Amino acid sequence: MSEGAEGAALGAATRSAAHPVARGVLAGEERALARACRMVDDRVGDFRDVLKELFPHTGRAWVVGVTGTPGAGKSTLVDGLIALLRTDGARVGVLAIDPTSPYTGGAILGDRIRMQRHHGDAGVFIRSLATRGALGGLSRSAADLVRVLDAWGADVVLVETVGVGQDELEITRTAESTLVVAAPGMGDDVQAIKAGILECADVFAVNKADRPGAEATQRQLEVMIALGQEVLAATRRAPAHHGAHAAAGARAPAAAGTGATDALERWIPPVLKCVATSGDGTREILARLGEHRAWLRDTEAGRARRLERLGEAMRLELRQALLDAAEETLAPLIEEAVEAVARRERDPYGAAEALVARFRAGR
Ligand SMILES: Nc1nc2c(ncn2[C@@H]2O[C@H](COP(=O)(O)OP(=O)(O)OP(=O)(O)O)[C@@H](O)[C@H]2O)c(=O)[nH]1
Ligand SMILES: [Mg+2]
Repeated sequence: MSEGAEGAALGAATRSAAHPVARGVLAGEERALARACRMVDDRVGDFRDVLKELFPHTGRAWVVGVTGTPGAGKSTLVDGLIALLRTDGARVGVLAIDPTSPYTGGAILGDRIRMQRHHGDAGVFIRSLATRGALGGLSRSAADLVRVLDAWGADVVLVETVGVGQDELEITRTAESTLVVAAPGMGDDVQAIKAGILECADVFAVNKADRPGAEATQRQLEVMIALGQEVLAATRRAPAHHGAHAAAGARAPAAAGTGATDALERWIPPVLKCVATSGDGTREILARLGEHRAWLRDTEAGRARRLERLGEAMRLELRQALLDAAEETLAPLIEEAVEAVARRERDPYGAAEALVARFRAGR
């Protein structure tokens, strides 16, 4: 349910569309789906029409981000999750994002190989997406592709991305539930997990638990999470306007164990060990992700978190759309302003304000 009730409600009306590609996607046709993905990826042709027509039919799929340190076993784990989800009868879409590969060199190929056994299964659609230069460009394409897969009828969309760089972090915002994968024996693993990733993690997997050091990594992560929760609790207690949270908490008694919600209905990310190559522990990971999904749906805090994510995504889109529109309308004026700033005749602040004023006035 990536977009909430509105999308789903509209989608219930009728699964038809004017654009042939959109129509094919809604009919669950794989070729149309591949075509739509290519259009959206290249942002060519009438891709926007396709996206607009598909949007009312989105909001059903559960979008799960899988991120973490390079080589931690994300693709292997995704492959295992696909198998489990198929056993459960779910239709699965996978988006594997290639991190321009300075880390692993040709991750797309690696991902393809690791998920190969699912090719030919009509209930699985795997798509790779290469990073592009422009900041935000990748996450926009990823968000759009997730919607295409959602409209096609995916019950679950898995988005694999390496947890490095701003673009990759933004992609995790597209996901409702994010699984962060770490592995022991990769140097200082926990340090390798950037603060930004720690914040977006809903479930942690310490993969390669068949190797030494998994428990130590697990403990380190648990300590980091506990510290983070303390900071959160302290900031929540301090300001008066957070009284609403406390009131909500009174209804929800603290639950023991990991992956539980505490008295403030907060989600505390569980840290689970697994061996992706053998499948040990993957069922448990899926179960905990499912609990996270239920938390998003069934608690005040979860609903607030979903709205926050949707708001971020919409603002991202708005920012880009505004920028595109402004650049189109003001192109020559922007150039003039840049030159004036370069000559120190103007300062960039005033120049930007003047441009905004011109844009507002519609000139
Ligand atoms: N020993 C062991 N090796 C594993 C396990 N899971 C994955 N591997 C191996 O780790 C290597 C990397 O696995 P991938 O699944 O490609 O890792 P990834 O995180 O997707 O890698 P990138 O996408 O390139 O960042 C492969 O050689 C896997 O076979 C595990 O549980 N135990
Ligand atoms: Mg991979």
